[in-house]
Amino acid sequence: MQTSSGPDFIGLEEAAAMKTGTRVTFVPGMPAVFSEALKNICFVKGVPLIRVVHPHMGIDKATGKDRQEKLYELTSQTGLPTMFHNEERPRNVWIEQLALAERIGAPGSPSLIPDDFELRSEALGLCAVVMGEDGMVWNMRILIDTPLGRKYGYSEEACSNAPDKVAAVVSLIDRRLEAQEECGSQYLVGKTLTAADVYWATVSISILPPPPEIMPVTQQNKRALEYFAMNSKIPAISKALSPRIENHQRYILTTYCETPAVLGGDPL
Ligand SMILES: N[C@@H](CCC(=O)N[C@@H](CS)C(=O)NCC(=O)O)C(=O)O
Repeated sequence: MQTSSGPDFIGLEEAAAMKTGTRVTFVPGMPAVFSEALKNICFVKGVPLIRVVHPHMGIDKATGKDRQEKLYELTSQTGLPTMFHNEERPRNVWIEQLALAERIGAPGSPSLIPDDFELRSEALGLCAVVMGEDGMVWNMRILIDTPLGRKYGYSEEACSNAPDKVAAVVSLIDRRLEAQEECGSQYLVGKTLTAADVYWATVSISILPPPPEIMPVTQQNKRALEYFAMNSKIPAISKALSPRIENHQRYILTTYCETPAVLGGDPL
């Protein structure tokens, strides 16, 4: 699977200095789930992205400086991704990034935040248990002891509770899809695509990796994809994953998102 012929990435300082365009940080070659999800949200909304290299955690050996010092200076945080649009303040949190994408989306693109407040509360509620603190991604990150996991409160106790919490979110999504099917909808909320479908389908790759036709393997993501595959076999998670979850993920990714995913980096 060829992924080397693009896309181009620019540096953080160049991105921050630009006065027009939508610039989002990525780790080239990696489907880091928050960046990947924002990329898919922007793809659905017809918002063209300028890709920016997100600086890695840690100290630069040559300079002795924190590699994320500039990022922190610009955004007062270091999480991936940050999003710049025109000369507006940077957005660092998914719900603000989503609201921005919804606002700047192309005319005629799907509305991802329902106008109806009841449906909106359902869609954003689902997004919050998937993307928010102590949600699915949060708990997926503390399944193992890594520097990133430690940033999010890894401890032996938190780690031992994490599989059940991930599984509880998977089951909630599964029950929701089942009820929606009975109403004749293939979406998580209402009768149309919402942000909940795009966020869930994208970040669920971390517990249910899709085939390379959807998510190409790169030198940079090979280990991450192996780790995602291991997550899918953790007993509590494996028990909660259903064909319905898999079908929904594949349907949303192949119908609404750019597949195969365009990641940059180097092909295997
Ligand atoms: N702030 C983001 C979360 C993004 C996030 O947690 N990114 C992780 C990688 S999955 C990260 O870069 N963490 C490092 C840090 O926050 O310094 C949001 O809530 O939307």
